[in-house]
Amino acid sequence: MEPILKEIYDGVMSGNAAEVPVKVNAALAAGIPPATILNDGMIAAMNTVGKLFEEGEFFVPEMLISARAMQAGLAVLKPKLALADIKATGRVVAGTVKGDLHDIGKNLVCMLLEGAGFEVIDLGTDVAPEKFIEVIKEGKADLVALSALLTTTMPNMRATIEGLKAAGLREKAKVMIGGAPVTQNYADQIGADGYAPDASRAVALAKSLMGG
Ligand code: B12
Repeated sequence: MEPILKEIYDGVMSGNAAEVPVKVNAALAAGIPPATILNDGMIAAMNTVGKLFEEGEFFVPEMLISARAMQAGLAVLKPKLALADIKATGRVVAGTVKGDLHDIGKNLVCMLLEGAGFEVIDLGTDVAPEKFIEVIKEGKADLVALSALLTTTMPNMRATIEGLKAAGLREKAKVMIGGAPVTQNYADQIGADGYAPDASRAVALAKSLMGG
């Protein structure tokens, strides 16, 4: 691994929100592709953080400061990730489902969707089914993007889809889902229109769901 990528990785691990953006800028200046900085530097570090949490080495505060450092780095990377070649069209309403506060993955998906030309309404985290339903009812979006990082909040994806059905709006919007514990199998089970394992494949999926 390039030394600068290792420094970004270490910066996210130790939660150094002041250093990570500086290092990300340095990596960009050195010509390292934004996707490499994201995947090998930042996402790799978050995966290690998750593992250490599982093993009882890290606790919630450590996860939180790592997340802050990652978000600081992402802010620098955002304009580079958003450089689109071909513009897609479509309006997406995105959010992390009710009970769930994880937003880094959802934010990345939103960034890349915007970069690809989609109009994105980001409802944030802990979003109740009713909020998604309201946006679809008002005709403001054609695609719902649901994120969940907890096995305990995944059922709120199903609840959102069921809510759309009950409101007679299921035909008005496609639904795509994602997040670390989510699988294609789960998407099939709950009647979602698609699943993607990462943000770039989320964009490809969104384009195909919108018929592009
Ligand atoms: C950072 C973090 C936190 C931070 C979140 C800060 C924030 N602003 O997001 C804080 C400290 C708040 C937190 C809290 C908790 N967390 Co936490 N957290 C994590 C951690 C380390 C990283 C998550 C992350 O950001 N990953 C990086 C991003 C880029 O990846 P991603 O989210 O998976 O997203 C990608 C894909 O999944 C996909 N994607 C994501 N969303 C969508 C949506 C669509 C539509 C599509 C198509 C694709 C897609 O694209 C993304 C980009 O490639 C994970 C470990 C892990 N490996 O996931 C644990 C983890 C998710 N947390 C966990 C737990 C247990 C908790 C707590 C319950 C801890 C506690 N005891 O309080 C709380 C719950 C709080 C709540 N109500 O939500 C567990 C979940 C276990 C489980 N299976 O349910 C994990 C897996 C850690 C572990 N190994 O045990 N956490």
